[in-house]
Amino acid sequence: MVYSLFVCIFYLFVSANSLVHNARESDGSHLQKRDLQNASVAEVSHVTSSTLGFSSCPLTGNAKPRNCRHALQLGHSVSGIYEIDPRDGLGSFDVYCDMETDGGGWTVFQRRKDGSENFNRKWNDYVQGFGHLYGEFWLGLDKIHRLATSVDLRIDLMAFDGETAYAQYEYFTIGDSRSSYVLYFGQYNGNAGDSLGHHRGMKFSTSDKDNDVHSSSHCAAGHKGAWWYGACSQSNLNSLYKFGGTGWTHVVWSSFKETASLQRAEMKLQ
Ligand SMILES: [Ca+2]
Repeated sequence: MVYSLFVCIFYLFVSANSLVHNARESDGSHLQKRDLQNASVAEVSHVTSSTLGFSSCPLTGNAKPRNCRHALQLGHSVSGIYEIDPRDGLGSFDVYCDMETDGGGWTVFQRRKDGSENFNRKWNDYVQGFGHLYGEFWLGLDKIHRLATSVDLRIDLMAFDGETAYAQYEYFTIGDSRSSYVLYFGQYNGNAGDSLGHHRGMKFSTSDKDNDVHSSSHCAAGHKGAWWYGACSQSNLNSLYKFGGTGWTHVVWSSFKETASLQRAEMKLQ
C-alpha cells in the first residue's frame, strides 16, 4: 500500500509537469519558472484531492484539463497550446487556449489573421481540421462537436482599419457527423451585430457537399468557403482571405462591416 501511494504521487507529479511543459506562450517561449511551479502545485493538489483513495488514484488517473476553462481553473493562466481531454472516451488532443480575453479560459477553434493557411478545402479536411494552432487553423468539426455542448461561443473580429468587435452566443452546440454538424445556439450579445442568427439550425456545407437550404444554389461553392449556410449567408469566416475589398467570397461578418473583407477572426468557446 505504501508503495502504491508512492507510485501514485510520483505519477501525479510527472503528469502535472509534462502537462505544464506543453504550454507555451504565444511567442513560442516557455512559461516562466514561477508559473510552472504554481501551475504544478495547483494541478497536483486538484488531482490528489479529487482522486486520493488507493483504488481510484494511480496510473489510470487523468491530469489533463477537460477544456481551456478547466485549465484556467487548474491555475494555467498563460495563453498557449494545452493538451486537453473532454473525458468522453475518445482521447486527448491539443488546443490553443486564450487565457486573456474576457477573463480567459477560451478554447479557440478557428483563427484567421494573415491568409497563410488555405481554407478553401473540402469536407474531409473540415471534419479532421487543418492549419497550425499558433497561426491560422480550423480545429475540425469532430473535435468542435465534442467541445460544443451548450457552451458560450465568442467571435472576435478585427477590420482592416483596426476596429475590433465581438459577438457572443449562449448554449452553442454542434451536432455530430450524422446531423452534418448542425448548428444551434441561444441569444446574441456583443457589439459586432448578430450575423450568425441566419445560420441557426443549418447544416455545415463545403464546396463538395451542399447541405444548405437554397434550392438553386450551392452556397459553399459560390461563396468560396465552408460554413453553416442557409440561403445563403450573412457571415462567413472561412471564406477566402483578401487584403481589403468587398464581396461574399471574403472573410465577412455583415452586421459589423457589411461585405468588407476582415483582417482577423477568432472563434472560441467556454
Ligand atoms: Ca443548395
